[in-house]
Amino acid sequence: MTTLGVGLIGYAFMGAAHSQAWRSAPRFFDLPLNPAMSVLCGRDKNAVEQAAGKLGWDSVETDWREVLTRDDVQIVDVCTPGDTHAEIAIAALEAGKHVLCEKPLANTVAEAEVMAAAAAKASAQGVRSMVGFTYRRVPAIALARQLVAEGKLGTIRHVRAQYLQDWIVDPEAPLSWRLQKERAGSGALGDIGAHIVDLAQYITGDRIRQVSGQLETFVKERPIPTEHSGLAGTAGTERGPVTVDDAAIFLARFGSGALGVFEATRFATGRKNAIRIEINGSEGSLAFDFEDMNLLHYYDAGDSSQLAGFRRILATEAEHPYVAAWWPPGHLLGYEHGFTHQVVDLVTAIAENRDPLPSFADGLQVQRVLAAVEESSATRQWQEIAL
Ligand code: 4PW
Repeated sequence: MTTLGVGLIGYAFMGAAHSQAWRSAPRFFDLPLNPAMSVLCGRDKNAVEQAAGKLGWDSVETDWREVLTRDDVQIVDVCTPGDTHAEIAIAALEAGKHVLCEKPLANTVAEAEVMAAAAAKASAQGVRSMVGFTYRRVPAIALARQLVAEGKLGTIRHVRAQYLQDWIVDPEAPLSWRLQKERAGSGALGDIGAHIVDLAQYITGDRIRQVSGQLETFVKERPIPTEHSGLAGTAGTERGPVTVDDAAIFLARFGSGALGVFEATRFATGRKNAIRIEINGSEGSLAFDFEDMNLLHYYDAGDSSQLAGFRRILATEAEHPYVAAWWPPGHLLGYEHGFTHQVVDLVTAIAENRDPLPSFADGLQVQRVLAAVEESSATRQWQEIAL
């Protein structure tokens, strides 16, 4: 079987999640190509060597440009902060490497436009690209999309989407890169709001066309970290300004006329990673919460009033998306499995010589929605999103 070498740039939280995916995908799924964990890249030689040993990579590089010159790399997986996505992804595509790029695709619409153009050009040469909206690959979410596509909800009227976290409720939580505009582009809006924009559009098969939003930064200054780890790190004694939003809320109108209410916040005390989506249609409703991610709640308006009620579908049957490769019914999946499904879909698309989804063009469209929310918050006006 043909081997496809992977070069992963970045080895922190997302790098570890992607490493786990590259390791487990060929062990559980019958892939048409064999991904090999060729090289892990990071700037600090000792740290990247340690990470490569722990996460299972064959070799290391300390300059991402070197990764692009290697013959044992056919896929470049970009897990760095947003300020480097455009430069790395475009150079990788130009070097003929397939690219998986973490979300949000870029820090600005202008960067995302150049990336989408580079992806379209590369696609004509058979070079593929995908943006990492991983939650699409949660079986219950993929099932939700199938049910909507089958018409089970009828005409969609309402989309209610929240992404709730609380990891910076403490004003002494350190000023990590996710709280710096020049690194992350925006705060809760881009980091987690991007996911619910993508999910809402993915499940409904519709696009957001107008938004009215508000952003807020509750804590304006935080201690500069001496060390980063996971989402946070260790607080130092010096302080610096928070330059992104802590929370974002917005109203939306979809192309179909459906109404949306969105909320993304890192100040929802007690909510750790609650991605909640409820969709109401003329024939039924769906509801999902990532904190109980194996469940999809479905209401069928066609049921008799005697039996009507939300049914709780445990999305762990072999008939459910992605599940057959894993465990028997009821043996639950978790956060990391979405990343595995993501690389399975990417490798399969490469083998079948077609563009995987979500594309860089999809990433650009999400970026336009995020920019419109920012603009609306600044101008206090509704904003249109160009198609
Ligand atoms: O993409 C998101 C991140 O940047 C994640 O899904 C969760 O929130 C975990 O970290 C942040």
